[in-house]
This record gives sequence, structure tokens and C-alpha cells, in this order.
Amino acid sequence: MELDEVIITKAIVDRFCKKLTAHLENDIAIVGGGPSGLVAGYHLARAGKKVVLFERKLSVGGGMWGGGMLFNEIVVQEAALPIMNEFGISCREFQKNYYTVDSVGAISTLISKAVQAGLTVFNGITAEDVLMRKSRVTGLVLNWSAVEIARLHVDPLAVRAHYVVDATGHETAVVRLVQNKVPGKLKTPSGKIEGEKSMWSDKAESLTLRNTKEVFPGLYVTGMAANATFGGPRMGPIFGGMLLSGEKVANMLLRILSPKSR
Ligand code: 48F
Repeated sequence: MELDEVIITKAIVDRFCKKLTAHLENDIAIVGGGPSGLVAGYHLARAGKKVVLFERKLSVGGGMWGGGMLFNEIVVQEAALPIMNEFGISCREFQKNYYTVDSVGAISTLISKAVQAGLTVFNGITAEDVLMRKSRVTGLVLNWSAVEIARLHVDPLAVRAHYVVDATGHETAVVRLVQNKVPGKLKTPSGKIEGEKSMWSDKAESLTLRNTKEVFPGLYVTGMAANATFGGPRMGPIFGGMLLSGEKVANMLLRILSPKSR
């Protein structure tokens, strides 16, 4: 049978529009497709929540692809081994409490398992603003990243969510948007983004977990964005904290949301 370009086009447009329409209203909208956002999305999707993830870049995976300084191996500590096991990612012991994993294998597996669990990912889309009602974040304002990069004057579209998760890493992009809208109102000691401190792997890994929480009504932070928001240090290419933080934010949201909403 001859292949028809117009049918190919119709199939893509039709399926994409249905996928987007299905995610105009969400339980949770995650911004950022790095390790923390993906692990959060995996757990939320697996629990039957309506969850969507928006990633600015074409490739999902954030900062995990390049390991440390493009040496494409990452390190995880003992505490993160159960998560690695759950995803079926095998780690090699380097010495006690230090395990290594091929970074490409690790992140591609996280992406694949998250999507298989039911997480809907939109890549090439940037969260450029938030929806707010009565001092609460209620959704995201979105545009094609290509529009942002080309600096075209194109109005965005919006999706609603009961909860938004900022998983944008060092950028802390969503929290920054809220800070600009309502200065001084974040649930941080200063009411503002505290800012990321210099590298201290040990402290950063435990603080990432402590800093994974609600920062403004309706808005949670996970991963490096949590440390940047609450003034924790960066940790370098050790990723256990990112994975555990994604799991923690998902569990917090699952406790709040009703068990079944799909
Ligand atoms: O930076 P990233 O991997 O965040 P993470 O999950 O993990 C941090 C580690 O990679 C590393 C580290 C641990 O050793 O310190 O840095 O906290 O992924 C963040 C993703 O968010 C996307 C960005 O392209 C990246 O893939 N992102 C950032 N701003 C936006 C966005 C935005 N406004 N809209 C959509 N995506």
C-alpha cells in the first residue's frame, strides 16, 4: 500500500492534539525532565494520577546525560540503591557507599520507565509563567521553546493543575516566576529564593531531601531546584539525592490527593 504524506501528517496532528487536550486539566504538572522530575512523574503516574511533564529541551533527561564534566558515569550512594533497583538499573560498587552507573544507560532507563508508567511528556515546551488564583498556583502558561529562542511575539497557552512541581534544577524557573509575581511570599526563611550554595556533596544530598516541600500554595520543589530555593549547596555528579527527592515529592502529593482521580 502506498504511503501518503497527508495521512502521516493527519495522524501526527490528530494524536498530538488529543494528547494535549487530555492534559489541559491535571492532578500534577511537572516542569523539567531531569532525574528528579522523571522519578516524581513515574511514581505519580504509576499511582494512577493524571500527571504531565513539560521539558524545555528536545531531549528529556536534564543534567544526567553528561555525568561529571562529560565523563559519562554518575555516582549514587547506598541510600538510592532501592530506587535504582526499582527501575532495573544495575550499579557497580566502586567502594563502600559509592556506586557508579553509565549515565546514558541510567537516564534513558528513567525516561523509558516513566513513560511506560503512564507519564505524559511534552518536550520542546517551556513554562514561561504560572496561572494563579487567590494566591495559589493553579497551572502553567506554556509556549514552544522555539518561540522563546527565536524571541517571537506569540501569545502562550495554559494548562491547569491541582499541583505544580518545579523540577527545573539550578534554574528554579517556576519558583522564580512566582517570586516575581508576589515578592517576599515564598515559604523560605527570607520569603525569597535563598540561592544555591557552593559544592558540598555530603550536605547537599541530605538537604535536597529536607528541602523537597511546598514553597508556595500549590507549588512544590524537587531536585536541585529544592536546594536552590532553600539555600542548600550543589552536590556535583552524585545523583541519589535527585532520585530520592523525586520519590519524596511524589509521595507527599499522593498523600494529599485522593487515591484515584483518573
Ligand atoms: O537540571 P536537571 O537535571 O534537574 P534535577 O532533576 O537534577 C539536577 C542534576 O541534573 C544536576 C545536579 C545533581 O548532581 O546538580 O544538575 O534537579 O533538569 C532540569 C530540567 O528542567 C528543564 C531543563 O531543560 C532541564 O532539562 N527546564 C528548565 N527550565 C524550564 C525547563 C522551563 N521553564 N520549562 C520547561 N523545562
